[in-house]
Amino acid sequence: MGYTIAQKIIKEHLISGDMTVGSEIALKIDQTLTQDATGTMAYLEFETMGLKRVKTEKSLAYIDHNTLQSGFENADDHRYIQSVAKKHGIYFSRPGNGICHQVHLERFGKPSKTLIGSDSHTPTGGGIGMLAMGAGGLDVAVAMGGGAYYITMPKMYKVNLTGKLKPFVSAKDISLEILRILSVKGGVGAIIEWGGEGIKTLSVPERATITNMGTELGATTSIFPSDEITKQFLISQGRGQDFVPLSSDADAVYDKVIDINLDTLEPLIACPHSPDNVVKVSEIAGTKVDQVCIGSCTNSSLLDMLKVASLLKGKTVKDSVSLSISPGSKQVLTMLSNCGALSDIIASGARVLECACGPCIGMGFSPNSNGVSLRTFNRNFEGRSGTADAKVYLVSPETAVAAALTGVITDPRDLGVMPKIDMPKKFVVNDTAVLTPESEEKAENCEILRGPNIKPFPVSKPQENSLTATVALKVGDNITTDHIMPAGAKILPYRSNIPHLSQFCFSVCDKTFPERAKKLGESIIVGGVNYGQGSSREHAALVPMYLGVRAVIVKSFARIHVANLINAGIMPLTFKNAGDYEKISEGDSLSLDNVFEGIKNGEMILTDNTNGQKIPLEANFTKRQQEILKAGGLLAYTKGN
Ligand code: MIC
Ligand code: SF4
Repeated sequence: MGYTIAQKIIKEHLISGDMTVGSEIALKIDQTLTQDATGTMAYLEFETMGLKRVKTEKSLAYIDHNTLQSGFENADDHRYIQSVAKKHGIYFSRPGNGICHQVHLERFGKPSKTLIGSDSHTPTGGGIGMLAMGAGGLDVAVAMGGGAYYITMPKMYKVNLTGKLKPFVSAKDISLEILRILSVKGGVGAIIEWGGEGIKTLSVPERATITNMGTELGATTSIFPSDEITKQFLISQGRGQDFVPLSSDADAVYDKVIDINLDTLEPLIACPHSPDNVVKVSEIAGTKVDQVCIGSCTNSSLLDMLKVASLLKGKTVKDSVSLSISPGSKQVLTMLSNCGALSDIIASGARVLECACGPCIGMGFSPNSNGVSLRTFNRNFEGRSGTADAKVYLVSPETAVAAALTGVITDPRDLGVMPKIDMPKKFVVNDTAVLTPESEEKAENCEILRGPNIKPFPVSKPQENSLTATVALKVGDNITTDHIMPAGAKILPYRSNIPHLSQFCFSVCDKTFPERAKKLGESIIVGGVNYGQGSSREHAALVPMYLGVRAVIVKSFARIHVANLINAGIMPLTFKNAGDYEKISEGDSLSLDNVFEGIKNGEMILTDNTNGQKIPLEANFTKRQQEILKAGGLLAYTKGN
């Protein structure tokens, strides 16, 4: 039996485990990346583990999320990360150099290598045939120190593309189509490989849009082959030497195959508040739009920006619309500027923002109250934009421009003829914003600069053999990490300050939760399916841990979040019968006895002391995870070993 692309990379990097779907495997990691919102915590953890020097082929620290600097906090965090990076052998991408995933794709990603990043959109690297995965900061810290990265061996899905996209239909529409087909939980436990004749019509940035947004499917990662198109991309970046060909075997076996015909695809749009709430743009055309944002790690490549500039050229943004454009990297911005496209964007009335995440993570540019915002981003979770009652839609750059010009949701095909975009053969390469770390000999003398915003992270308690605690919160399906630990301009600066962050935990669902949890001392959270989808932020586990949450009992978990819960020493448990969710109410007192035996045997009986019900739970953990939970989290476990 042949191998899929991902299986080939896994086989090459396998440290332990046997590639049986559903079993735990340990992978050697070649490259890591962090961004600043998760990075401070990751480096504090790296330091706590007593690690001196990174052992990967390349590790990078990007500053792209917290660039608003509305107080000293962000700037202090940047200085801390810069100093840690210099000392420990990590390359440092300065603020303004661009969004981590865009820059990494352009300058550092390599086909057939493994990459983990403390950001859920790390799979962007799959656009050049990397096995690139999002992970919690602690897992990235361990990998930087040369430790393995543990995942559950995923199933393999294949998406076969046929045909060619019509004008005004783009890679983003392919992402939205697969979300329409599979939903936000359709990729859980799987790696999605893209293939078929149709991929030959897609350039690397277009492929990267697709692998980037594969995150919203809940997939472990997404990947394209490394082919002639990959080679040309790397050559145009002056990195031809990084090319290696990579494809699946003809007799590779897939657990699911999905066909998408590009010829018949139409412009699509994800309606509030979920990326899989997808309809055709034409179906809701005419809806008034207040704001349009173009950029983010999904759609900020030079190709996207050149399309946008050519569609805006000679036109003026509708006076009722505020349009923002954030190019993905310094390289993109430089090249837009050199060819004059930036002038077309500026002349149209667009507001040009920094090369950073910006509005995507609610760092500024929040919509007006009850406003409608069309964004080329990848997430439209409730409240994420910074305006609680805003309605955020996800679209392609073409559809975004159409709305910016007309003031209403508009099928971009109504704009007439799509201008031809000529992509340059050579990109402008200037890596001066990526600082090289100090040599090992000189590193001893590097001082770590810590500001007052950096608070020690909370210490978790070892697991005890029995637990009796109250349900502090009961939530429904598809709870995102933006619900658990919101971000945005007011909160994000405190990513290194867990006590401060804790005031906002679950504030989207229930503002009274933090106080209640604190009063209870120890508590349990109950939830529905796909709990913890979205971000890799380990704060969504560390903050509940700080507030005394000892277990989370749900119908199912999202991949990165469940790993973060275990790392934080919180027991993630699932209902054996999903219907039992109904039997528990907020405020109930719950008991778990013989916890150690339960986690060993993979099952436990929960007693609801309030109504006397006995509820069977699944507690499936590998040996390693059992030990981590017993120790009270990965840091405690690592220190003890
Ligand atoms: C996001 O898009 O939600 C983020 C902000 O990039 C997160 C990381 C974070 O919360 O810091 C992600 O996707 O992992
Ligand atoms: Fe940044 Fe948004 Fe991408 Fe997250 S999804 S990395 S916030 S641009």
